[in-house]
Amino acid sequence: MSASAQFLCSYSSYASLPFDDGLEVAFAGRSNAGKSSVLNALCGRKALARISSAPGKTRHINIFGVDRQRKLVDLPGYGYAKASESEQRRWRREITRYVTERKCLLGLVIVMDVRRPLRETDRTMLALCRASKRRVHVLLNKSDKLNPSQRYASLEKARENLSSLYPDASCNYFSALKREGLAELQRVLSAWFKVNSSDFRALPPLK
Ligand SMILES: Nc1nc2c(ncn2[C@@H]2O[C@H](COP(=O)(O)OP(=O)(O)OP(=O)(O)O)[C@@H](O)[C@H]2O)c(=O)[nH]1
Ligand SMILES: [Mg+2]
Repeated sequence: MSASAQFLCSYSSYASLPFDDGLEVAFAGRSNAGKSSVLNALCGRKALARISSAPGKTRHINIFGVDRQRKLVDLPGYGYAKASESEQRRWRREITRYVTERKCLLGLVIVMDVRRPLRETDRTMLALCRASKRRVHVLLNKSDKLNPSQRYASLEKARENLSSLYPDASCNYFSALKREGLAELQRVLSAWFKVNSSDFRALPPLK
């Protein structure tokens, strides 16, 4: 699938999203955690989703098509301190609506910085997903910033915290920069998208 994902469209609000059908997996997380970079690594592209030079770059809901049915959704980052309070409130509302109401949403990949996982806003997001019975896979991104033992310690601690916050959520570390953890992410998405092959890359090309 990797070379076939295509940018479909950008939407400024939940209400403007296209018809609620097909299958969607969304990428959520604090601003600057690396959601857009993870999407690009997953799709084998350098600039499918725009990467921030400064936090707060993704200000719309961006949808990428994998094939006619399956879509990947890049959500705006939450918790960007420099955004105005009203802007932050608005996006919290839009994301909440998306998570609670979107019928075709299969699950969320919540991207966190491996050095600072499970911050207040991440916990709020997890609580929302749990209340809405959404599947969640947590990615501890930027693992290249830590040495192997620090990385492992961060993963252990995050898994321990998740066991009380949202026991059904899975969690692993990831590096969009080094493309580390890609096979595991592809396995999770294959299961959610119910692709027979265990390899997400085997998804059929966009028609
Ligand atoms: N070292 C390292 N840097 C990364 C990694 N992933 C992302 N970054 C950097 O982190 C910054 C933010 O990345 P984005 O992908 O734009 O983050 P985002 O979560 O989409 O940000 P918003 O759109 O602002 O919410 C960029 O400077 C990236 O180059 C990674 O795995 N390792
Ligand atoms: Mg982004």
